[in-house]
Amino acid sequence: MAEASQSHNRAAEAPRNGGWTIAQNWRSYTQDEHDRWSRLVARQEKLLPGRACDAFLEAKETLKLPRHCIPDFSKVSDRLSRLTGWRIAPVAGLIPDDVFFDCLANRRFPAGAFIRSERALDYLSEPDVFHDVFGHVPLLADPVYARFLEAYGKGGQRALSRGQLHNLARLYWYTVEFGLIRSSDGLRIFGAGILSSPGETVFSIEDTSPNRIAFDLFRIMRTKYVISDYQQIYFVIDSFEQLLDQCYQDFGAFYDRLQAARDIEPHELLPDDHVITTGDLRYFRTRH
Ligand code: HBI
Ligand code: FE
Repeated sequence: MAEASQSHNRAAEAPRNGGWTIAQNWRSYTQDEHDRWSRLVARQEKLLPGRACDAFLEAKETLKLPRHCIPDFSKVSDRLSRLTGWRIAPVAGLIPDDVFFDCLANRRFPAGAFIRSERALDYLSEPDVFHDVFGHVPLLADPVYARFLEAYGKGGQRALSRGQLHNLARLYWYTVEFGLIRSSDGLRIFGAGILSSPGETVFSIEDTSPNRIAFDLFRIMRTKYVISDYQQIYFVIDSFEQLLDQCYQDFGAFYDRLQAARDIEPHELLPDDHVITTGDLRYFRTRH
């Protein structure tokens, strides 16, 4: 993902991205919806100490994400943009890949403006305001992570043009969504898919089922993933610097090598893996 620049996009919030950005319309949320946000935050905050990485917990405070009402994107964006130049762009749900990457490449994070229904409190497949703003936005205040995600957006644009998106999407999945990071006190979570899920917050750190192995870019790009269930493998980075260093390159040569390499199943371990914990795959066996 070469070409990531440190320049921030300070363009005013004008209609852009082919009209995929909507108005958040903060006043239209009901009291029920604000309450739902509060309960989701409270439930998650009980579980995060000792499991979420420090950078996430600190950034959440720095950004002053409100606990008792759905955040006003423009207020959070004003704080965030002073730190790293990122802003939140409200969207109605999933947006096309090219629009998504264009946003990231310009330090705009597309965030669902709606909140999940009461029935879907534990899990929904669409990215809503809790997953996007509570899960993803805090780390955008970390300068190194901020550069990594911008570089990912630029890499996404190139992957699309090469027809290699399925490989690059795995990198996003196993880092931005479901990544773990080492700390001096043990493994910690930085992936937003985990940080917005109470079940997986505990599972990813404590369960004996999943394999946990050291981050390896080529290995990740070969590894299939399953959506809508806990992961059978987690990749562990040493630091955001490592993630940025590894990803701050043009993946062209990688993609050529990938053509010749077979895909790896999510539960598989390979002889070359740097294994951190070997899973007993107990959970996996009950599901397959
Ligand atoms: N749209 N709103 C939204 N959020 C995403 O995470 C997202 C998307 N569109 C496409 C997309 N993700 C994928 O391209 C990436 O996960 C690779
Ligand atoms: Fe996400």
